[in-house]
Amino acid sequence: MVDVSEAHWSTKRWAEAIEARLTEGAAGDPLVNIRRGDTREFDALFLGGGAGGRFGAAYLRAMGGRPLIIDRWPFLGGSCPHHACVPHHVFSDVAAQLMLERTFSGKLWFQDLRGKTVSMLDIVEMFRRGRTGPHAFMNYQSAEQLELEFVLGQPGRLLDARSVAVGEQVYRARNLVLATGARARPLPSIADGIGGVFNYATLVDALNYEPGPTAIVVGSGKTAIEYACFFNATGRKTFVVSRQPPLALLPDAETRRFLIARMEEQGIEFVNPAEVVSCEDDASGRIRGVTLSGSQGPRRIATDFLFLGLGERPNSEEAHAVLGVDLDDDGSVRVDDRMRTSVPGVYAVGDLVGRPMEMFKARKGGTCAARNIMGEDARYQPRDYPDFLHTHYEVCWLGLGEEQARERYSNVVVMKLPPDNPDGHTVALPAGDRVMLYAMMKPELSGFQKLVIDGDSRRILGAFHVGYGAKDGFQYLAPMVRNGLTVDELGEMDELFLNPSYFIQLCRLRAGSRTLRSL
Ligand code: FAD
Ligand code: COM
Repeated sequence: MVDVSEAHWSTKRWAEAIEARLTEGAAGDPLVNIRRGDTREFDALFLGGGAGGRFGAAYLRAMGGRPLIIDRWPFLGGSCPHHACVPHHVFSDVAAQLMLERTFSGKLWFQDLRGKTVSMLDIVEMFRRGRTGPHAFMNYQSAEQLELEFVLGQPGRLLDARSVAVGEQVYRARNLVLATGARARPLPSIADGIGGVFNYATLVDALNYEPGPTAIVVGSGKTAIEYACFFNATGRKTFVVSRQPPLALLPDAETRRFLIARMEEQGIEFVNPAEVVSCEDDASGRIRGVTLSGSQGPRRIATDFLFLGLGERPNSEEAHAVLGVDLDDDGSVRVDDRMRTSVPGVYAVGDLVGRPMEMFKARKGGTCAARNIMGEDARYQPRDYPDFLHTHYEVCWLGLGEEQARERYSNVVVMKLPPDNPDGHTVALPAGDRVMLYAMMKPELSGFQKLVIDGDSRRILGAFHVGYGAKDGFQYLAPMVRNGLTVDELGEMDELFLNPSYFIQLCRLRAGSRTLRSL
């Protein structure tokens, strides 16, 4: 073991240590940061130091308790900085930037990207080098600012509801918090052992060749769509193959139609309902084509690059086998609203406990477990939360879509931009940060936004935004909508014009009328 408890490493030193450890792989000794001379019992072992484990441990420590995090990776922060949120945002930034450059190719100062493909391998390698920064910061912040104790770089082995072994060393605590996350679901058997088949994790860890002109993505949810837009923006013909229609998770048909039309204009081809029934490989073992079956009959597509965005499976097997924690049908650990599993003293948080698999839920679940361990009666159930994904755009939403609202309310009013225009002409709205060039030169690409309102109570029921820069606003809007925000209250707010969503001023334009009308 390497004792780092007195080391007080800088971010630079952490970056070097983490890179060295990632290169050594499983062979490295654990990095142990346990305060010498502190004889207090641990209040909780956090198995997994991702968003759930790290935030839970930090909260417990802030409350005066003593947590110990055990993680198989040499860094804290888990999947997010390594192969999930951070690369997803890098690739989505690339997709947005390349769409802009392709749209205005050869105009103003833009280079001519027409017919050109940019290197995916270069972008992935750029991320692989860059992620050392977030890794190092996580360890620095955890050790120096949050005063967390941890054992990193080797897997923990569950022994019982109070003890975890790392190699020969056994760690014990009053409680155990399981925070082992989830992993990508594979394509059952047909792609086994074939090269050139990736998921979000293996793409960033293992891509070592420049994919050819065609990318095939399997799936219809967030990861599938986000990565498809990235592959497409690099110049590759991209097929999205799915059993379900794409973006079913987004509860407003008009917003979905806007997005799908824009993705198709960029050259993405959606094939559904369809599924991959076989994969062929070449002499080197790399994929060279897939056969699809679907409503339009069998179809073969040649490709050397297949990406699976089929969702995730919780890493719950060991906890079930060793501790006997109850699981749900999807493999997630069953917890109550205090994050308690079926085994006394054992909590579970994050992706391990199933949907929604999002950072806020992992972090808030970790915090909830910590508070209960420290004697509070804290409860958490994710509901009425805002949501987002990326296409080439940032897409945010909360509450009810228009169809859902019309099923429940008799007087639904919508306010949206651009307005419905009888001759189909598109005006330069919405306009705002990052879409001004579209608004001036290609207004149909400048985005879409919509508020769904109950005309009787004047309360906001739902909000949808396609563009850039509205994510922060949606975080704060969601609790206000939950608490009954009305058109009149929204119209009283102060907009920082040109604000990415026009909700405040649209509401103000209508707030004077007793009878609300759509806009
Ligand atoms: P993780 O962060 O996966 O942490 C689990 C930890 O457990 C890991 O560090 C692992 O090494 C460790 N571990 C597992 N087994 C053991 C063991 N036996 N011993 C020791 N350690 C072990 N969410 C958002 O909110 N915004 C986004 O933009 C976003 N983008 C995403 C993009 C992709 C491609 C994916 C896949 C997910 C994305 N998510 C996003 C979801 C988000 O990444 C997860 O919800 C979050 O990381 C879950 O945190 P966690 O702590 O539950 O799990
Ligand atoms: C963020 C990781 S990349 S964590 O949630 O701060 O641990």
